[in-house]
Amino acid sequence: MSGRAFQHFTFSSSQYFDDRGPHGCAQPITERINPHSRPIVSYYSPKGVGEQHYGEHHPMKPHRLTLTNALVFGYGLDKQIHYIYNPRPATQEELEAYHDHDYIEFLSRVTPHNQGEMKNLIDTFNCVEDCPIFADMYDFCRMYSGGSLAAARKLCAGTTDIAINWSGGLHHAKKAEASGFCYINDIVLAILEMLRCYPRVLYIDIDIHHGDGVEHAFYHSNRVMTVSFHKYTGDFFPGTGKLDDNGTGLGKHFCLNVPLQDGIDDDMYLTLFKTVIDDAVTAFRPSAIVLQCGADSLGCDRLGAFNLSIAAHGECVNFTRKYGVPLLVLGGGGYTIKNVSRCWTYETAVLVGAAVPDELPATIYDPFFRDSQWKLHPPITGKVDNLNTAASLQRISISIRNKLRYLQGAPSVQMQEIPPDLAGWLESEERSREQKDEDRGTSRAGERREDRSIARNEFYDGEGDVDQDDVGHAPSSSSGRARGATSGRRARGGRRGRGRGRGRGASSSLSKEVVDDDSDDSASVTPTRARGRGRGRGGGRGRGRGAKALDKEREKGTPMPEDEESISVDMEDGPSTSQADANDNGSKQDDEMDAS
Ligand code: V1D
Ligand code: CA
Repeated sequence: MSGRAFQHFTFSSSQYFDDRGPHGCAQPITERINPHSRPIVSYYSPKGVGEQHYGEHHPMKPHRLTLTNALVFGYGLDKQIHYIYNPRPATQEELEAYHDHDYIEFLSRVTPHNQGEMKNLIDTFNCVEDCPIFADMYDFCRMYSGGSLAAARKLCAGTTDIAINWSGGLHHAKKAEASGFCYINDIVLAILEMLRCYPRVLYIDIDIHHGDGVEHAFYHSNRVMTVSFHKYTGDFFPGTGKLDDNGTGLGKHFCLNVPLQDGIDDDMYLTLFKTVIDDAVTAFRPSAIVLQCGADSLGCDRLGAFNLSIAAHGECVNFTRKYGVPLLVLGGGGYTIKNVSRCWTYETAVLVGAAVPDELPATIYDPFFRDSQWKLHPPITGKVDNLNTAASLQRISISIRNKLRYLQGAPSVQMQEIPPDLAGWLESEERSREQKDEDRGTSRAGERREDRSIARNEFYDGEGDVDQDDVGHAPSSSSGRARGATSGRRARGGRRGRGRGRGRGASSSLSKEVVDDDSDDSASVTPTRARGRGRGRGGGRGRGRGAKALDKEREKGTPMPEDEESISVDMEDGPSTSQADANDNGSKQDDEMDAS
């Protein structure tokens, strides 16, 4: 059956979220339980980021961000998101909070036209093959980094509980080197910002690739715990992330790696994810969490080889959300772009606590989703043999539990709730004031909040993609079909309590705060089913104490005040492990596969 009639009532094999509204747009699922328990969610969508191109044959397609926005808005999820921002691009100074000045200078200067003259630097900074020089590459970097920085600052200000930037999550970039499609490591920049107000940040990475850039940046730190789930066979990019890479110095035991083999399925992945993350949260007690949601861990990914469904990927997000800790949610990899946009749309719904029907909303991208019958959850699993065994996974989870025993009972880990960086705290206070000004419409500096009705139209205006190998572009013949009514709703200015020191159980504190509910949310943008589907038609700010300054002092061997004040765990007298940590030494689908 190729038509769409009646299909919105048939849903989903998902065992994780079975309560989806039948009306074609998002329905709140938590409101019936407790209208005050819904978190404040902020959504960062840098204008123009989805129009960038790595090159015709490159698998990274920023257009997936445009598709994601089309589905998010098509479902009417924008009405359930409290704040939607077009963040300002990061400044050079902000990028240099982590990256080397010479590298940023290079990125800001190199273009496709002058690259012939800069051959040596191009090699030095690894801007070849995986990381090509493309038009507006530096602007692209500033856009996605600006989104993650603005999101981190809003979390620090305590004016949001969850911040989403699907354009961020570029976890491979190094201090002075591009790597694996990543030029600037927006995650490191965002975590550095969050460390100004949160004592401990847990970083979770569900991209199929190892989160090496983030791990490397915080390998010596006990204030950031990094946990990456990834395919590890030795030759799969980037080739790092074995089970016994644990961190070093103060950071020893604050780095966890979960190396997996091809074909891992929903049940195995979720069992392992929940066990590992629960153990990590119990031991580390993060004051904030950063979740990198690379969608190349889905089944049928063009570069990946796992078997995850969108429901299971989303359940990782849901499970993380439920800790009630301030949460920064980022994108990452993902190369079957229809599935990436479905996945991140579904995860946006999960984060706002909305149920969305399995039938995709009508958008100008309808022809692109036709072959999967416009489903949000098409069958994408079971295409790759599962090489993981119950025994191999048990070995991993036991090993990780044993590593985390080194952290148990460390008083400084569990009890330090005062941010050590007072200067950062004071700056955050200043930012909170700025935020309030913005909420009043008297913003002086920083990110630009967009009125929703403007933002809605922006996502649909001027789309067009000349990358002919990618069929997900707006067909010109169907323009206007997806333009929903503008809601005219203004973002709310509700000031939330500061997020610091919440630790676990923050969700209960959220429920105590008075939240201006969606009463001003009057105009509906429910996609109109009567329109039918076109069938077969068209195809900063300077940091008080920069990370670089810290690095330089450490290189010199100077004891740092932060080191003294920050969490310190005696590694040498940790508990003996009952089982030695195991070292797990641990296909690519050539074409972008259709999900259906
Ligand atoms: F298939 C390709 C076609 C064109 C250009 C690159 C690729 C490609 C596929 N896989 N490149 C890779 C990986 N690179 C290598 C190199 C071969 N050299 C010896 C190394 O295997 C890079 C994969 C990057 C994955 C990025 C990511 O998904 O993790 C991501 N996360 O956030 C953003 C991207
Ligand atoms: Ca990963």
